[in-house]
Amino acid sequence: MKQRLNIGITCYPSLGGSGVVATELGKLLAELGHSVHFITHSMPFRLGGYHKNIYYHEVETTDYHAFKYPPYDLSLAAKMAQVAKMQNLDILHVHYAIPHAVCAYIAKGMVGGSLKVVTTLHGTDITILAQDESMSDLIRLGINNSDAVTAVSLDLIRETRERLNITRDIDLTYNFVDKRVYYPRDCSKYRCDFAPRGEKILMHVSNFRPVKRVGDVVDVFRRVNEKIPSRLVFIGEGPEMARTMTRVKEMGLSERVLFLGKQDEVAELLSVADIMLLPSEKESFGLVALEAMACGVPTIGSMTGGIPEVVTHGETGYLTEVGDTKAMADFALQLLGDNELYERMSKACIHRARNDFCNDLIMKQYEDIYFRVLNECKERVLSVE
Ligand code: GMT
Repeated sequence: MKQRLNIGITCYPSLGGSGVVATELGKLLAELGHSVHFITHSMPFRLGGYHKNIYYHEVETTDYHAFKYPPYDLSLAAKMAQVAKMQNLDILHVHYAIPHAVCAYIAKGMVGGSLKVVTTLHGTDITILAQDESMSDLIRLGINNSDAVTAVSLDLIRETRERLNITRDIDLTYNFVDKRVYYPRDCSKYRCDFAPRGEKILMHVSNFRPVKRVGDVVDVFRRVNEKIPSRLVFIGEGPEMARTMTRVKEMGLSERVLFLGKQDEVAELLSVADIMLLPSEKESFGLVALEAMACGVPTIGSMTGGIPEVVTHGETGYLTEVGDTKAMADFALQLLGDNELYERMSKACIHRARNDFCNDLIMKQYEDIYFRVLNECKERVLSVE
């Protein structure tokens, strides 16, 4: 019988792909019988409610009068160490090098050698933070002192090596979707709301950061809508939201564009889309493209970062140069204008999501990594004896 582990998970608990992946991972590990302890500053948004084998430990900052800024990172490290001792953690799995891998390094120093740290890199820590010299030394410290490091795409592994001069092993563990949640749903109720005259539906889901190039989404939509009557549905919110709304208004498209804001459960909403748009400047993986794919929705986006590892150009969507909104619109028109092609691509999407990115497969990879680092430790003890 397989050993049941005590696993601590730290992630950014608010909206974002990394938080989603970490939370779903925790839920699935708990289903497999492991005890999972989330150590975060607030309840991960996809966790919701009680789950067997899942425990939540809130990190609280210390409001000591001498502190100009409450030292959240130290509070997190202290909480990690406390939970590790009290719950006898085998593994501390942290998502993002900064600050989580560094906090885990401190916690490990407080607890002793038996705690193993696994760090998963999701992208922006490497692609954005590592550009700052002072940060890159810190990121390197977190990465090099983890017992295992995983990254969500080959492109991210390459970039981590190049930008940070990292030579250690990094495991590739793609993001995943739970096939019991992400599948083509009956979405007729949404279709009537979003596209009452039977228009095509284009969708974009993001945190509206500049890296997502939301302006390109509007531009692609404008071009498509000129030829095929369509609607655009935005899910999420963030810094570029107001500018996007203004742009939509100026283009006279307000009637055809819907801003739904933050939505916790997107599986049902995704099924209503005909096309997902992901024209990002950079994307280490593009979880939303995978979630859409699992619902049978092809993505049209940019050929950048890890997106080509998720979306196969010509098979499960189309990819163009970053910013080439004309080419993206042309591909969308080709796809929306050809039912046979659309059906074929939609089926290929479901097949690929289920086969290459299914929860069972990726879960096994994470479990194998956990057992590997624990066994490496035992082997080292035996060889010293
Ligand atoms: O894309 C974001 O701005 C959010 C960020 C996050 O922290 O969740 O997403 C990153 O991690 C996701 C999960 O691994 C990936 O799917 C996203 O591609 C990645 N974002 C970027 O690389 C910009």
